Amino acid sequence: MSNIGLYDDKYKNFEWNDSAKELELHENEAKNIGYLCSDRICEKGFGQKLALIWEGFKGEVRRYTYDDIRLHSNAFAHYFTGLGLKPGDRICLFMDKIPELYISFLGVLKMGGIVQPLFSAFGEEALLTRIDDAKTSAILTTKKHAGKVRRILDKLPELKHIIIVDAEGELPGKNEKTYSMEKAPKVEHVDIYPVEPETPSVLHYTSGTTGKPKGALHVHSSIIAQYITAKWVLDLMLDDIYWCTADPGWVTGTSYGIIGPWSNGVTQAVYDIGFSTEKWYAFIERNRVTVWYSAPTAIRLLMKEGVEAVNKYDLSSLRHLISVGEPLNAEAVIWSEKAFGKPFHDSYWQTETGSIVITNFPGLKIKAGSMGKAFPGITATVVNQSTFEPITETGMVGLIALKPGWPSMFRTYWHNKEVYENKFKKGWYLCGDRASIDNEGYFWFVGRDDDVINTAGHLVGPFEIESALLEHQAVAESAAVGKPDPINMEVVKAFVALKPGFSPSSDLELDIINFIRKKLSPLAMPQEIEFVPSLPKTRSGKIMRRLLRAKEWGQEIGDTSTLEDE
Ligand code: 6R9
Repeated sequence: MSNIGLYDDKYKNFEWNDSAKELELHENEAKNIGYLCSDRICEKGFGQKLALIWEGFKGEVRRYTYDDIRLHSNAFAHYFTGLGLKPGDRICLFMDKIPELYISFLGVLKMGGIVQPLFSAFGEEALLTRIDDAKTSAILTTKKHAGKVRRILDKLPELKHIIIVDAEGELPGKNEKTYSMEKAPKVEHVDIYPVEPETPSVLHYTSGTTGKPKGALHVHSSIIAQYITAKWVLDLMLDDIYWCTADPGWVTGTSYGIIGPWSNGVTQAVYDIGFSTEKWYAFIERNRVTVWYSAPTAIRLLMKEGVEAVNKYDLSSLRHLISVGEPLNAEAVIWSEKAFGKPFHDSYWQTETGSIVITNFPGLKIKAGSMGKAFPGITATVVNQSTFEPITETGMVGLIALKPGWPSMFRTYWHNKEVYENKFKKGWYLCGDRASIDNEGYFWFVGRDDDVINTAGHLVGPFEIESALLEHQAVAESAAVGKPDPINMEVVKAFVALKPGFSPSSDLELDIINFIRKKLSPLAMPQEIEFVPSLPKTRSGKIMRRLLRAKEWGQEIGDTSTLEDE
């Protein structure tokens, strides 16, 4: 059973307004996301239901009901207003995945502020660029990360409040205050800021895998899309225990790590640790997780440890698995069926789209390696790269394009209207990715527009090469990039990280080459394989092919502030 059967009438005739109606919003009405994710759920009689099961890396456990998150977020809102912060002010959240992060997110929204979530692992430079760009007024952080803020404070005249949420009674430095969520008096009523549909809500900085960070601005009516996609794609139901592995510094961690599950009144589990096969499985077992939203990078790491690791745990609670962030290789889907008895369902979207736009719904036949179909209410196609006209020929590769107008679409890039406007051509929003569409309307991802390899005038996507490599028993992960070639302009070079138990050798290279030769067209065949211990990735787990490519071309590597430390 699932919330949506693809061929239901509900699906065929879906309009965004149907979702708004489920949230009890009148036409063109908006309500504060903070209210919809806490007070409204309590009003429905779920005040005592668990909203958050939190586990820390040391094994600590904290639990919060919907009434707890309502009261604590009220208290945050009240506190921010008391500091003199105003609706529209940018308030940055710079914390590990602790309960205060999730709950203050609602608090900022309740007082009308714009939330700016940033990865706590960011260093000073990354932090400075984003806070300076947003002209942020306040930052919430912890003792562990406060030093980074202190060191850049002189360059940020607008940053008036540094709120440390895990310190008490210490002598605060310049602009510093302490606030304890647990000790602050409960606030039963707060004037929740009355929002319009277009009132700004979240400012998410994204650099994707390329370019300088840009702030994608979202609005309160985005919840109309986040609510219904969480219900239909993640298939969230009232008795689920949902685990989204993403950090709220990444859009997945807010759209589907806060707004989606809480607007659906679901209990979510949060684990404040990095990747660990054993710990992750034990977490699922302990908390009886039913719905799991993760990413291909993590799935590939799990694959590395094999089915043996899975079999040590009781993961029978898992009901639905979804993936996002990178192309989901066919091999990963097949493995997941073997390991968990169910496939990972792919979901494609971006910081800019705010919610899932192309996906394998529950109930839709999965074609391993395809992203699935457009979400109801989303008009998606592929367009020609020069004319921007929709491609009518089945299977032809083009740029993924969406018809603007869905509720969670970003409204601008902060102070960067020009770059924003450049994303639109002939009435389409261009995602910057390439794909083809088959005769049943399934989308097949090819690569990011700037990752595509041009070899002798033919465009080759890294995804098919990497997927073929992944099928080889020794390959844990790989990245295919173009390297300069005097005759063909570019030829394919593959970087390969091996599974435990395999070591680089020319025999292995030859074996891999022979293996993929049967799967790839001659044009897509790598001319060279370089074995590497690991691949450079962003904090959201995306392989940064740009860095590998720049090395081959002897170019500057550009902005690396989202690069994960190894
Ligand atoms: C949610 C998120 C967006 C870019 C996007 C594309 C890649 C995301 C994908 C996928 C293939 C999928 N991407 N999901 N590629 N299949 N299912 O990831 O947002 O960080 O802004 O990245 O990620 O290249 O354009 P964001």
